[in-house]
Amino acid sequence: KDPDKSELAYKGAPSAVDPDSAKSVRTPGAPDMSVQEFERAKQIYFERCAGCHGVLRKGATGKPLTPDITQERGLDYLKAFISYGSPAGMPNWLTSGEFTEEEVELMAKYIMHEPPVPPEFSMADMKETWEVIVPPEDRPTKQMNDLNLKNLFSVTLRDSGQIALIDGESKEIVKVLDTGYAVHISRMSASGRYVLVIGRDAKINMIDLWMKEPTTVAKIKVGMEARSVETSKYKGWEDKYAIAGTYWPPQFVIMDGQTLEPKKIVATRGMTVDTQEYHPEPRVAAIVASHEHPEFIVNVKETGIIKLVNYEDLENLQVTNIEAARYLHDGGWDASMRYFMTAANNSNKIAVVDSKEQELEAMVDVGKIPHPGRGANFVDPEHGPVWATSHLGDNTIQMIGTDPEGHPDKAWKVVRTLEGQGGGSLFIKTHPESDNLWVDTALNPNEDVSQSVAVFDINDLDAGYEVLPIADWADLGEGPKRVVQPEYNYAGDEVWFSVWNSQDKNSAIVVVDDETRELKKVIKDERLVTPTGKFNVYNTQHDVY
Ligand code: DHE
Repeated sequence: KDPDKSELAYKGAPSAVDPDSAKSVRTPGAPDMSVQEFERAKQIYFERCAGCHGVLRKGATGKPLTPDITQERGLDYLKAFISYGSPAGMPNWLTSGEFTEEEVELMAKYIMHEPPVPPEFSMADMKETWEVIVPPEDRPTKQMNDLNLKNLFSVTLRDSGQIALIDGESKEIVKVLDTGYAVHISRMSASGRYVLVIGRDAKINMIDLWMKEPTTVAKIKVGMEARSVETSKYKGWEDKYAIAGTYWPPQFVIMDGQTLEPKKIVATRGMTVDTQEYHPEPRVAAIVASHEHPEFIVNVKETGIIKLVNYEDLENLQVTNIEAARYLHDGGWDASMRYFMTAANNSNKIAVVDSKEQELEAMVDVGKIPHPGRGANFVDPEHGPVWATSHLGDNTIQMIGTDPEGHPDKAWKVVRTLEGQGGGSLFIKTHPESDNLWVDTALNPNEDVSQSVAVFDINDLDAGYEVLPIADWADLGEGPKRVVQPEYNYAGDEVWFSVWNSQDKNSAIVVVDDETRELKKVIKDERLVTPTGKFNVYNTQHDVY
């Protein structure tokens, strides 16, 4: 396996924004390009570069590439940079074989031009795509099937634009449903009845698990590119609202929780926390639903602001802006579900939000590029309750104390650092019933590392980790397989891993017995195309992780 390929799959995912929708501009100071060349470069940019550098090229994970900067660097410098990459994380597009020399030149010229701007996405645009397939009054009033919903999994089939619902008991696929393009995550409504799935193309499917056969009952497209969806969970507001955040346009929308009717769109454009500069493209990353107030907590990546959006009165919307750091990405609750722990990945910090007091509790310095997913909560035998993250940029796993009452001297400090298999970790997981802490290393350049997982004993963390060869167990043959995202079953006695292969190759889900750490089952099925995220209904509904 080419060591750079996994990084490309993560960073170089195509933007769902239709490049044809973006108007092109000729730019003084940039080498002339024919319309045809410009269009081709625009397509490549949206497919490979927009994820890191932003649609408007203002920079985020990648450096800003606006013409004032790129024209000063000059064509030769840009060509070298695109060809060979950089230690800071720019992929080596030429030497990895992804781009030809001619494409490198094309892209270097292109970024010296003014970035073309895609159109906005308004309430009218959303309403045009909005569809209630089964109205609430025609839906069942109780569960009409005999599925054990608590132990059902919604599994992302990334490249087929579908999800598979898999029964946690029989490990059989119950149903495969069509969703948006390059589906990203599934979240559960507070009642546990509806699964909300969002595609990178910002299409949302609302699936009713109570129907005789789980069925999409409402659909909407809320923008051109998106990653996050959530539903209201505060007492008295269960299933009342849904929210989705978009990458383009940079905004979020609050929708009716039964029908997905769009109610309120809020732009996230504004000033950055540090330099207080206007940013035209602050994308919406993770969103969680508060358990302390009728609020959604919305991470705005490029401004570094965490918004507490109160949904009690949409016409007099109250938003508390918490200043954290750039660039906010993923995160989850501590075990008490009062504190939201979220990664500001390029600042190498975890921001801690006190959702009860509605303020920033702490900023904790951690390792390089924290990437916790939702993180892992457990009781450290020495330090008490902790929340843990792994990192993309180094091999450490760090535990942060989360119990200001019982362990005030440990709260919001890194109390323990473990060394794992390597960098390139995306997700970490445990369960209240388990003594294991699982750490994937899906993007590690070393194949042995990206195809296995490390598991620590929570009661003996200093003993180091055991490596389980998950991809070998799946026995899939050829392909750039990556083992990604541990997810527990309802009982907390099994942990599921995706063996994510390329679209034209076989993939699988490997189920491990959590107590013995032995293989329990390999789920193979030709419909399991590129499985990545897996979301157990109960654990997602109740924020168990
Ligand atoms: Fe994700 C969560 C964004 C690439 C699998 N991903 C998230 C969240 C964000 C995000 C903002 C948090 C959502 C929330 O909690 O509300 N992901 C991005 C990107 O911008 C990025 C880097 C590049 C892109 O263009 O999309 C990206 N993500 C990936 C992948 O390549 C992964 C590994 C495979 C895939 O399916 O695309 C991937 N992301 C996931 C998963 C989660 C996720 C499985 C949810 C984890 C959980 O446990 O909740």
